[in-house]
Amino acid sequence: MHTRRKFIKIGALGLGATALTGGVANWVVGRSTKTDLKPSTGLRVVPTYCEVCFWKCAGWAYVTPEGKIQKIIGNVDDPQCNGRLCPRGTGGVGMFSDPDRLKKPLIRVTKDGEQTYREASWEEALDFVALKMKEIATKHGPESMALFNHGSSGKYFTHLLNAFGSNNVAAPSFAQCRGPRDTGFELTFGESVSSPEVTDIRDTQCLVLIGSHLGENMHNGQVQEMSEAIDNGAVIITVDPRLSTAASKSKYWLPIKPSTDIALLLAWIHVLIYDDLYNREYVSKYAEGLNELREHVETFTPEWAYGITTIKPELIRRTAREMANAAPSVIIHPGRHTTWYGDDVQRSRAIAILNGLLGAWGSRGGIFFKEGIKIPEFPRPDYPKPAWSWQDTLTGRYPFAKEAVTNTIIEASIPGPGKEHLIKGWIVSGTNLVVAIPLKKLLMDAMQSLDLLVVVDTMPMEITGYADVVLPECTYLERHDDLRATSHREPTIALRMPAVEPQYETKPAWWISKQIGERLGLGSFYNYKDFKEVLDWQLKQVGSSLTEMERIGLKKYPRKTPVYIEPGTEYQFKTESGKIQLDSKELKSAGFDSMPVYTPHPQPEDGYYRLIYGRAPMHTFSRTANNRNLVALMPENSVWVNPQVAEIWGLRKDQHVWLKNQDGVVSNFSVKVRITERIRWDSIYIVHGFGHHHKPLTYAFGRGVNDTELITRVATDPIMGGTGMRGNFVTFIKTEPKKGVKL
Ligand SMILES: Nc1nc2c(c(=O)[nH]1)N[C@H]1C(S)=C(S)[C@@H](COP(=O)(O)OP(=O)(O)OC[C@H]3O[C@@H](n4cnc5c(=O)[nH]c(N)nc54)[C@H](O)[C@@H]3O)O[C@H]1N2
Ligand SMILES: Nc1nc2c(c(=O)[nH]1)N[C@H]1C(S)=C(S)[C@@H](COP(=O)(O)OP(=O)(O)OC[C@H]3O[C@@H](n4cnc5c(=O)[nH]c(N)nc54)[C@H](O)[C@@H]3O)O[C@H]1N2
Ligand code: SF4
Ligand SMILES: [Mo]
Repeated sequence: MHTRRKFIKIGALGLGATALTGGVANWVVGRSTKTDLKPSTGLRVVPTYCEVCFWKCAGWAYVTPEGKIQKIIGNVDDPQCNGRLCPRGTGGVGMFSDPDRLKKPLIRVTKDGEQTYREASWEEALDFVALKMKEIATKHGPESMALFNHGSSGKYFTHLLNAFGSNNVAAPSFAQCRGPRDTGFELTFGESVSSPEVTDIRDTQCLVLIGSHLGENMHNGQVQEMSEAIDNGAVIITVDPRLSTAASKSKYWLPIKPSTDIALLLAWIHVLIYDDLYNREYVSKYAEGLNELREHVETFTPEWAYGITTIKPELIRRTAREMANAAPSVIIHPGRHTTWYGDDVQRSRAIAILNGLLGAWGSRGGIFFKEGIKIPEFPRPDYPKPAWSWQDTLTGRYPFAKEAVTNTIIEASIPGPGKEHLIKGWIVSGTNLVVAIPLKKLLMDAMQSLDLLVVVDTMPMEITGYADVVLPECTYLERHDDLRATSHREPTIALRMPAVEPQYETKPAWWISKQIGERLGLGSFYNYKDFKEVLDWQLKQVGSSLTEMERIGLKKYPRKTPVYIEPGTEYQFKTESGKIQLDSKELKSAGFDSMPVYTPHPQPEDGYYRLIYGRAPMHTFSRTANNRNLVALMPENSVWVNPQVAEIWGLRKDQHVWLKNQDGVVSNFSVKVRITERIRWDSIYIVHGFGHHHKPLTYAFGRGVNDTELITRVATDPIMGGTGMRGNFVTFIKTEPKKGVKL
């Protein structure tokens, strides 16, 4: 029998009573830990790195003698931020001070026939989790436990699962984010562009952005480098159906018809080859498959692409020439969130091929070689070898998935005839799956089928409402974490340590993982009392120490290898043949198109508009929508509507509308209309991460709309399993619909 997991609103429990007293004035108050006092001001300055997004800028938290976090600033030595945090990083203290934070462990119980949570002690909650995990292992094998994770805390639970005997560990950052890009670049160059991306934006002469909306996508160092490049006269070409911030700073804005980028990319490739603009020397030395590519793109002329993309042939030619003039100091930016239309690996391949033709990889102002410091692992026994793994959940699909695919782990959690590899328990840490995964029905069915669902989070996000046990983690400002070891232009490491003690009954993830591990008899994998021992040991292996890092926060190491291909040297790419794959042998032998092909995608019917979504500089996904510091800058999202469309519908500025998608799903809440020429008439745009429907998020609840609930159609990439999410269409409802559709 399946447990029916009802969605529980944690706030209904009156946990507010345990909130920090003193209201807003008190919001940054925490007990202090022992670090040096800064003599001049009495402030302690504590090293950290930011967790508001995954860029992980290194910074300093300033703490008063009373234990109040006064401010967080960037570490000037950190090349990821150069001493400047983005608005989210500066406002990160709002995560710590959020009155709605999770405060105590919770266990799901049935009371008077109703499901609810009760507060529990850590002992009780951890015992419960360990007992359930043991039951699952006895009945189904340890492989039946899976982890979904994102962010710093994921590492400790990955360790727990690996020690337990499972490597079913998945993150939405692959199949809902950068998976297609990484796969496309690996197939072409033999390696991906990593994170932080190895794009040499600072020194580039031409930057081409396909969708990637740097500036709204606030990847700190990259945004800073982009403005530096603009100051130095770099040509920026932005392809976006919306006049993004980046587009507004560009020499060329190509307002492409959404879903047609591959046609534009093929036409650019055509022009480079047929107008003899590509980098001949580089291509003949480092690439293979040029003849096949030449033949493949013969008919993909700018005139052909015009009919598909609505971008004029003259503009396609002119922008191709700009790239060629700048080459090899040119970057066709690989993007990051690339799960768009289901043929995303092929689009990423086309982007990679362009970079290859222009000689960008390994060139100044193009794509550089990263170098980092390898932090040795703290000594531990070997992990047991699982009897099966996430690869088995692919059931023969997605042959180029190099990382676990969230979707197939979710599928494997739903019992069905002939299913061999079943998942029975999940730990979810640092990801709000309900908002991150567009496959709503699958997700709900899976969560209903589980024997155990543990959620580790800092906030009562939607996902916590489905848990059997909720474990409250303390925020990044209250804990030690793994060292940040960055591979980029120069190797760096950064330390995060607590600025203040954990508030309420929250605990760091390393501690939670260790406690569960010890209860499972895996104590030998946790051979330390405090995580500080691990950090100090690791730091000593790389010529530093915890004491040194507490003082300096960030350490740079000298590079040992060249940043670019050195003239006169031979360079082997990391592909099988050592050459850039213009025509991919690997794709061919797996039965896929070996060169990118344009496939038409469904277009909106009359009265419907393509739903496109993106980022706002002051928010990160759904995680900041309740952060009081950041909502002061942007309280909710709005729907961008072209004036022509507004006229047809008689929409006024700031009018509230509901959105209904092609499958009849209506947004839970209404959203304000923003009328702007900055969006094409065939699309509407919303910032992702709003429209929370979980009441315990007392600020974010009901503000704006949630794009995920309107994404009911997904185009899955056959090459690596990414869920393309931009094939959904919406229309407007002007008066409040009778019944909201629940997510
Ligand atoms: N402030 C902030 N910054 C963030 C994040 C955040 O939450 N907040 N998240 C980070 C993460 S994890 C990621 S993955 C990145 C994502 O950031 P990007 O990788 O830049 O995301 P994209 O989805 O490529 O870009 C969205 C843009 O694509 C445009 N677009 C929509 N459809 C099409 C189309 O068919 N063709 C073209 N050419 N453009 C189209 C949209 O108008 C929008 O401007 O941002 C990162 N940076
Ligand atoms: N519709 C739609 N779906 C998307 C996207 C989109 O633009 N539109 N973007 C996609 C992309 S690019 C990505 S990368 C994914 C991101 O997907 P997620 O990683 O799920 O992003 P968030 O919504 O920020 O969820 C982060 C969760 O971590 C919690 N959290 C924050 N800090 C901590 C901490 O220190 N410890 C713990 N344990 N938890 C913490 C937050 O409270 C929140 O519940 O979503 C993907 N899905
Ligand atoms: S880019 Fe902003 S939110 Fe992301 S880590 Fe840096 S300061 Fe924090
Ligand atoms: Mo992402």
